[in-house]
Amino acid sequence: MLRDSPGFVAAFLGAAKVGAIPVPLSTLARPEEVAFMVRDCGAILTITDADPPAAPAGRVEAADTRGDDMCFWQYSSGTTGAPKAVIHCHRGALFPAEGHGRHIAAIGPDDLVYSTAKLFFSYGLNNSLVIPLAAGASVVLDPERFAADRAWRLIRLERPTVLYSVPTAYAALLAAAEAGTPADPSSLRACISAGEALPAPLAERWHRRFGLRILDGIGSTEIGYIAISNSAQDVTPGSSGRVIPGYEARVVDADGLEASEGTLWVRGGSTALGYHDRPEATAATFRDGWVVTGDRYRVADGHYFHLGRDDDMLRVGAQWVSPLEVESVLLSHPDVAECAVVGRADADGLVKVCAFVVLRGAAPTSDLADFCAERLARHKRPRWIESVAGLPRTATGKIQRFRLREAARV
Ligand code: 3UK
Repeated sequence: MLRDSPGFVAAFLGAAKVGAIPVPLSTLARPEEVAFMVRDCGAILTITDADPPAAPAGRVEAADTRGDDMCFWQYSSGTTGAPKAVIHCHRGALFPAEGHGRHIAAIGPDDLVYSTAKLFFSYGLNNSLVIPLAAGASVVLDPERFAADRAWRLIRLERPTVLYSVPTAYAALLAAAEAGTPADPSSLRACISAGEALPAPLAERWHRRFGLRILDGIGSTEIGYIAISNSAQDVTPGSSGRVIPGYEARVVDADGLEASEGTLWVRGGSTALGYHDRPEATAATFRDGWVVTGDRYRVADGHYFHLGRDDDMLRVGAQWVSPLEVESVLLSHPDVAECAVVGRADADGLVKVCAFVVLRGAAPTSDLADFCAERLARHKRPRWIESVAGLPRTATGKIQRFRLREAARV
């Protein structure tokens, strides 16, 4: 569990070299989540920023690993409860450099890469370690949490050629520039986006102001990196782009047949082996080498359009939010009788958390927003809390989330 630094890179590569399995953990996770992941993965050694730097060990022989040996694990959270460790093998570990790295970002030795996504995410690991290392490029590593003014200062001082970020951070960078923060994108030749859908109007505003197209692409921890992407030669606003060489994609309808609209399945060079110690989740998501993403897509002329999720999971700031987790926090407040959480688009078209609550009294006795802030990571906190008289339910009592999503669409 390390912040972005050369120490992270050394720990990760050193572990893989000796045949151990590095498991990067989020520096943003809450203590109980960290405790769970450390227990779940069975780590025999932890390395944190609080540890003194290790003394150089001299020459270390590489372990004699095979392509399908485990290389590293990454935690991903799901609909309910515990995060799952995604297992990646040695053969697939370098593939993102061959796929998106070569075909989309075209990273070379003259590039200086800056990723606002941290190394402990699968997106950040490939942006800042795997792809630039394979290409002989350089990287800017920032141990601090992303903030738009800080990122613009870093871009001005370090002059990166490629920016990897997420839509929420692109929106924050744009808003800061529009509000007068000195913004100098003149060193950048490419802007890459993933993690959540990039709204076309946001990409358009970025292009108008900076003269740069943002290349959106979809990836996942289970796929191992981005498998479908726009490219500099072919940008379709509002689309995730086309399948990158080295991957296959199919869209499958409710009957399991290939269709123009349905669930996205992806197979390719970087796809993971499965989840650690989760046979049922592995069987549901990993089928004959395919990853069942849970994302709804429409495909037209080889272009893939993201329509949403098959489940109730939300992408907020390119991170997972389980409505159930937010609802259970709200329900633990004494004044909340019932509640339901859905996604709602903000002014930039980016999904944020919206909570509908049925109160026991006329008004809550304490601030519900503060209550959530004390118990939830920043991206999981409701942006809007709407008090309602009752929740729409089916005859069997199930909450009709689609109605709430309609109510949230203002
Ligand atoms: C969603 C997108 C629409 C989608 C990731 C690049 O985000 C990454 O991995 P995660 O495991 O989440 C995966 C889920 O995020 N998503 C990602 N990108 C897009 N939705 N448009 C997009 N462009 O629901 C997907 O299933 O955290 C991104 C590279 C590596 C990654 N692991």
